[in-house]
Amino acid sequence: MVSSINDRRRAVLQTPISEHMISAEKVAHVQAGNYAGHALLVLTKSGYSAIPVLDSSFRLKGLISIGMITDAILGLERIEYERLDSIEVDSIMDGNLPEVYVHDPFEKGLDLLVNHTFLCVTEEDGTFAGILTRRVMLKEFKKYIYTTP
Ligand code: 2BA
Repeated sequence: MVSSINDRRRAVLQTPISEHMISAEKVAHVQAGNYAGHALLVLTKSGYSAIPVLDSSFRLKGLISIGMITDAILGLERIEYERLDSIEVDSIMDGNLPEVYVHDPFEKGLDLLVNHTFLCVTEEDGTFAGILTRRVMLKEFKKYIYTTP
């Protein structure tokens, strides 16, 4: 019995991330050359605190958050809202993301999601494929815990 539970656990951990991710067409994103004002609009309207940044060929470039935008327009005495339409997203985004590929095992995502709320997943050539979120990961765990005899 113990060995069959261990086999199932191993099998889930080895499934490719592509089987668990939210696919690209359902993910809110902005383009690298967009102005910060546009990114703020997309973030506010979608309700997410951070979203991926892509280039015109749909390749992953980084991620942008409301905090990064606020920080970029923070002047010495006030928030300089007029700068929203002159700062480009790629000059303030976080471009230092962990590399996660569609064929990587779910186990790799699990390790990284300890420190990231979501992971951007790409094809081998850098084309954006989707995201793996903590929510999806926790739902998988819940399913696994309740269905394991
Ligand atoms: P946050 O935007 O900080 O959202 C934290 C959690 O709040 C989400 O966790 C989700 O459970 C809930 N939530 C926030 N906005 C929501 C919305 N508009 N609809 C439904 N639930 C919402 P996760 O689902 O684990 O997502 C983790 C992070 O992944 C999010 O952090 C966001 O930065 C990103 N994300 C998730 N789904 C996305 C999507 N479709 N497009 C772009 N980014 C997404």
